[in-house]
Amino acid sequence: MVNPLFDSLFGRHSGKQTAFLYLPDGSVLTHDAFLKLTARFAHAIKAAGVAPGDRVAVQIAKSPEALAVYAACVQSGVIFLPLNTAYTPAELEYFIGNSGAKLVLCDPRNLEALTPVATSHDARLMTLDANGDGSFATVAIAMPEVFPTVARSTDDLAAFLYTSGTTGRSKGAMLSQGNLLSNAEVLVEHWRFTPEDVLLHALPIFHTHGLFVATNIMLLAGGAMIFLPKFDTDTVIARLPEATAMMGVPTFYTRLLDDPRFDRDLTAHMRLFVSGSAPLLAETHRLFEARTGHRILERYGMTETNMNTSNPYDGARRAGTVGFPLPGVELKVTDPESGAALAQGEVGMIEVRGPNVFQGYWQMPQKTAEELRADGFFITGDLGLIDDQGYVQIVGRGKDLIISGGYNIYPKEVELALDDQPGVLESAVIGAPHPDFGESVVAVLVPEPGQAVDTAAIETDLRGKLARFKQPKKLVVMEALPRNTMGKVQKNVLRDQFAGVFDPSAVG
Ligand code: MCA
Ligand code: AMP
Repeated sequence: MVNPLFDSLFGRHSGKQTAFLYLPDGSVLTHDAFLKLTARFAHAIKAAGVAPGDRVAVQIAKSPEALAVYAACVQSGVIFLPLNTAYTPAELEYFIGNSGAKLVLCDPRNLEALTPVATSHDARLMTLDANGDGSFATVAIAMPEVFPTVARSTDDLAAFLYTSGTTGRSKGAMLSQGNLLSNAEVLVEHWRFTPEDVLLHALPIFHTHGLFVATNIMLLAGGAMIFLPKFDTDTVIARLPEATAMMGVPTFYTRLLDDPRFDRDLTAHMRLFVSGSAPLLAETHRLFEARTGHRILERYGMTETNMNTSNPYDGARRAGTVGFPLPGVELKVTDPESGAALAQGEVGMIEVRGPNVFQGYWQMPQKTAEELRADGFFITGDLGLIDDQGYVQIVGRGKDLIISGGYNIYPKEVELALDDQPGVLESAVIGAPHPDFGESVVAVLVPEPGQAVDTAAIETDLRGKLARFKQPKKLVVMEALPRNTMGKVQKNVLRDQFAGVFDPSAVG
């Protein structure tokens, strides 16, 4: 194969008039039309001066065109760097600078704010909106609908996905063609995807779940997707009858269960519901089965590793577990201090090794060495155990991380922004249980001696600095933070204290 990822996912569909994307307006995009769009985009990328191995940073609305940018990067041998559409220009500056992106594609609405950022990092800035229009599309439209695929090997990098760290600095996880392809191959087989499948796709496409799990699988299987711009309960319920499978974060499933239209009749024809990115409560798993007769298939993955474990397709899908290591993935539970393997049933650090594990963090050899062992095992930061039947259970996190509606929030990043605020001496950010998002952000602020803290002004200021989903949904002022005898902030004490802040049934 000239370019394994492109040939396997995209190239093999060349000329096929089969449906690839079912769109919200009722129109259908065929595989062939998608490939022609991809070729035009690949020409436009090349015309922008981007060479194989360069990075293209992309912050655009979900659309067929946005997906074609991904395909075009793969076809051009260019590294694709998707960015959450919620990120502020202040946040984007870091990703553009750190990655050294040659080309930045943004929504026209952000053009003005991003122009100085792109200029200062010597990146070309072009636009593409939710309808597929913009300066990038204007160049592409005049281009040929065939592009000579750039040769790559499975070791070549295909994508950077930034993941935050406990120090507050984001790290670019480098994913090779082989990382992405091997995982897609395993998942198609494991979850039995075929060309007959139609996946209801309501996830964003700037993260692993919506892009490398959902989309890569459907491309490899040769199936189609009902491609929705975002999750909306009414639309999902309306389009579900056309689907055979759905993937989502737990919030999708709790929102659907909150709607009485979501019942056995509506879902009787469905083949598979998959959940991941955040823990699915055992209670949700059981409610879902009682309502629909389906057992959700829960799996576990990470940006750095794609998917590691999955509940079985046949056999028991056990609530509160993430199933077994996928074929080709080795998983062990180790002592977090010594790294020694622990006995079955003991709780420790989950480590994984396999063709899915990433190549390291971009230009951060020290961070890479801290998390990726020389023998290839990646230290996930998740605490878990392997039960007596071999199922993996995640019981907690060894990393200070909040997962809200499937989005990761690193408290340190929010604390750094809060500590800069006038009148704030220090802060502690924790996650509290939230009925919709699973967990949500609470910030505890300690004022400088004798000073008042203006929480409304802080909320306003944070809007320009942090993506909306990272902003605390609750700000609390306290005189001091609880500390242990070593002086370390006791976040567990705060978590207990604020466990009920988002509980709708709580009084007061
Ligand atoms: C939106 N808001 C959020 C979130 N999403 N706040 C906290 N957490 C969130 N996840 C903000 C909105 O800006 C809005 O603010 C308010 O909360 C309510 O918005 P709402 O309309 O309810 O939100 P939504 O647009 O319906 O989005 C909720 C969502 C979405 C559908 C759950 O967040 C989503 O699609 N999440 C999926 C994330 C995902 O794909 N993760 C995979 C990562 P305001 O009212 O002030 O405007 S990949 C991964 O983790 C690994 C590899 C894996 O294993 O998959
Ligand atoms: P990210 O780095 O954004 O890809 O997030 C990966 C993290 O999400 C993992 O390290 C886990 O903490 C969490 N995660 C993903 N899937 C699950 C799951 N099924 N159950 C619990 N946590 C999960």
